[in-house]
Formats: sequence, structure tokens, C-alpha cells
Amino acid sequence: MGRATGGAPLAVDLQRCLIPFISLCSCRRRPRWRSPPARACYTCWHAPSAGLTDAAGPDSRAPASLSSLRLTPLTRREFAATLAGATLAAGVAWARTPRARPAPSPAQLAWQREELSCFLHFGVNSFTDREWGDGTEAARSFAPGRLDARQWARAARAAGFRAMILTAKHHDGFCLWPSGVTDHSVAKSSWRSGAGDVVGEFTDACRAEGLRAGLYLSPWDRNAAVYGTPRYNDFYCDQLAELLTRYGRITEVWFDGANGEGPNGRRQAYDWPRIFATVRRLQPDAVIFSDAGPDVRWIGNETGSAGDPNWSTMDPAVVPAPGVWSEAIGRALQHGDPAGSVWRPGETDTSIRPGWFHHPAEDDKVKSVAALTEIYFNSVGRNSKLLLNVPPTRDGVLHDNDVARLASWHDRLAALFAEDFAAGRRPTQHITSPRSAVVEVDLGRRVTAGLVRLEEDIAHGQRVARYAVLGAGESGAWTELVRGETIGYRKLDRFAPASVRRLRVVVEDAVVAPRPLAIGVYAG
Ligand code: FUL
Repeated sequence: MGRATGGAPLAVDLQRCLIPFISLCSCRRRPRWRSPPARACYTCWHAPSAGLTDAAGPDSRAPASLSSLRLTPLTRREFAATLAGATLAAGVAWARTPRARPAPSPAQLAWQREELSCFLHFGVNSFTDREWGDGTEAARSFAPGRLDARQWARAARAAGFRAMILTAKHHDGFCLWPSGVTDHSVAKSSWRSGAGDVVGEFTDACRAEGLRAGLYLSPWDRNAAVYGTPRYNDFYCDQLAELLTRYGRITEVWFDGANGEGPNGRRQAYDWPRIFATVRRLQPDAVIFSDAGPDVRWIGNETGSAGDPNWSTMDPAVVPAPGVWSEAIGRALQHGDPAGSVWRPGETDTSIRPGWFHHPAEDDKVKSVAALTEIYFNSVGRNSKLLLNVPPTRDGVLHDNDVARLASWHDRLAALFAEDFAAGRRPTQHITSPRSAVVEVDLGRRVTAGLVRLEEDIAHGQRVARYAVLGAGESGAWTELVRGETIGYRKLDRFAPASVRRLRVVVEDAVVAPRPLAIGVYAG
């Protein structure tokens, strides 16, 4: 993901930011808002009506004392310092009152349960054979001969994906929908005689195939003349508003932090508070993805590997904005933080090919079933969600090689998980201390096992911090098969095949009292 620049002015209503933060504290979303609701805090960005940047006047639903507050323009650095202060202040309040552990919002829970999303990089780059267009591409270069979004959706659904995310606009600025704020769009192409709308066909196809629809709108725009000026934030939010009001329900809005030079050589200071608040206002049930969440965080690399351990909780102050990078940020994105105050699970994005866009020269470089399976274990198997990119060709369809590979990968996963030796067996759980427990399952017969699936009920948060899995025969000694740190939504552990009848999971440490675990046992 790209880098951001610092020092840009942000108009932040200090007290509106701090008061809800302190009163909400653990950011468990609306139920915990003070009544009447105030504006968004930096942690969750939940804004009941409008953004943090208050150009439109006071929020009528805010208390009178709040509505009269003055807006304070802050630099990005001052804003970050404010956040640190808020964290400290909130820490004092939390020390006095026991607080619940962070847990997912309904939207975050639904997002995690999708497990697999299909990413579609498509645009002028698909025709120019580039990864990053420079914004000078002619709109008429976009000419897919047989674009078929239903084919994308059918292939994705058959491979087990439950959602798709399309690059509505990549860094080149070309819009796959007829945007009213720029001419650089499908409307100026000859595709469907200029009357086409890829975003519309994509969202229709998602719905027809029962997939949830997400959109990626690159903030970096190498074509927009206003890029690098404050007017670009208006332009960008207008584009966002078009996307979030014209196509029905959008379940994920995907932002990277790419922040290179625009056509005039200038970089843009993105108004993230306003951008996030625009999404909240127009699609309140969508999750927002970026390095800095607020709902879903980038996992910190594009190789398909989540950290181990991977906590869905985070300290929001560590990743202040999308596109900022340091070693500490990289670690935080990979691993989360067991003591984190917000629920911000990690999404692992990677491509089935070397590039994000389709290049004919890469048609025989589609990742193997073994490589994709490894990625699955390293993402979904590490409490993450996998966003796998499968780019349409310049014809506008997924390439046969990719479709065939997806199908074989799906078969491989189905075979791996076909027989769960623990299915229908009831595990028993004994709490052994306030932070430890032992879960045992009798498989009813001896089996050769090499893979275990552990799951916490994350609706109650993520609790397990260290565990060991042991196996035994009908009677006799327990042998340790594998051990790990946290579990979360799903943890998959492979180990040397062992002949076992009974399986024991010893939760040696947990951040709060462990709850019952789901266990699956497979040959592997
Ligand atoms: C990055 C972009 O620069 C890449 O081109 C790609 O879209 C990737 C998913 O995000 O920020």
C-alpha cells in the first residue's frame, strides 16, 4: 500500500471527537453511544449524520453544549497528538470501571464469516498491459469485447467466495462507472456505445449470484486536474457518494493509502475523517477497509500471509492513517494487539497472478493449487479473511486458466475438510482457572489426524492467548501434537499425522475467561 504525506491541515472538532471517545470507550458501535448521539470518535468513525469536518454547521442531534463548539483546524501531527491524549484520558476512565473486551459489530462479524472474497482489478491497465497507469490513457482504450460480470460472479461463487470487490477506479483515475465529476470514464469509451456501467453490471451480477458487493476507489488519481488541491477531497467524496448511492447495498469500501503525484506534480492531503464519515453516512452497514481501518485493517503485506499470532484487536493510535509505514505499524498490522481497545480484524489481500491486473504474459503464472492452499492456511487459517485477486482479461472475462485453478483449489479445500472426525461429538470444557480451561473430545474411534480447526465464538471477542493440542489413544498418555497462541474466528494447525481417539485442547492462557471452543479434526 502506498505512503501518505504528513502535515496536512485537518478540521477536527476536538470536543466532539474526544467526548464520544471517552464515553464510548471500547467502540462497540451504536448501542454504546451516549444519548443523544454525538459525532464520530477517531476510533470507530461512527458518525450518525455527518463527518468530523464540519463544513455544514452543527449537528442538530448533538447536545446544545456540543453544537456551539468551535471547529479547531489541526495539522495531522496535532491530530495524532490529540488521539494520544484521548487514549490516555480514556485509559484513566477504563482503569476505574471494568470494561468489556472489544467485540465485532454485526457488519464486522458478517464480513469475517464470508471467509473468502474475490478481488477484481480491471480498468485501462487491462488494455495497456500496465500495473499502474499514469492517467494519460485514452478513455477509448477501454474496449472489452465480451464483458460478462455474471461469468466473474459464477466462477467466484463456484469457488466458495462469498463477496467480490471491484476496482471502481485505480490510480490512473479512469472510472468504471459514468461519473458526473469527470469525463475520464466508461462514458467516453466506445464500450456499450458509451452507455455502459461496469460497476452497475458488477453489482447486479453479485446480487444475481448471491455474493456481497464491495468497491475499491483509489484515493490516488493521476488524471484528476484538482488532485493536490483541497478541491480533490470534494471531487473524491463526490465520487464516493455516486458509488454509495447508485448501486444498492455495498458491504465493503476498500481504500489504500497510495499517495503519489497527480498530473500537476503535487501530492494530495487526503481528508480521511471526511472520507470515512461519507461512507458511514451513505452506507452505515458497510465495513471500511484501510491500513487504519476503522473496521477492517490491511494485514501488512501483499503476499497472502497474516501474522501468527493474529489478534483482531488493535491499538488504533499505532496506525494513525492509511499509507503511513514503519516497522511498528507493520508489526501491528500483521499481529494486532491482545490489549487493543478496538476490534479491527485483518484482511489478507494477494493476487492469483504475479500482477494485480491481467497481463497475457502471466497466463501461465497462475498460482498453483498448493500455493493457494498455503495462502488459505496462512490467512483464513490465521484468523484473517482472504481477499484473492482474480483479474478479468481485456475481453472482460476471467481467463480459463484462472477459472480452472480456482475450481481445483476449491476441490482441494473441500477434500481436506470433507471428513471432520469430531463432527457430532460433543466436546467437554472444564474451566481450570479464571484464564485457563481444558476442552476434550472423544472421537469415538481411532483415526489418523494431521489437522485441527479451532474456533472461538468471536461474537464475545477473542480471548485465547496460548494453547496446546494433545492427542491420546483409548487410554494412556497424552502426546502434544501442536501448540499455538491466539485462536479467534478460525485457527488451522497442521501437525505430523498421529493415531488418536481423544483430543484435548489446553487453553493455557486467555486475556479473559475462555468460552467454549469449536473443534474440527481432519486427516490433513
Ligand atoms: C495497492 C495498489 O498500488 C496496487 O496496484 C493494488 O491495487 C493493491 C491492491 O493496492 O495499493
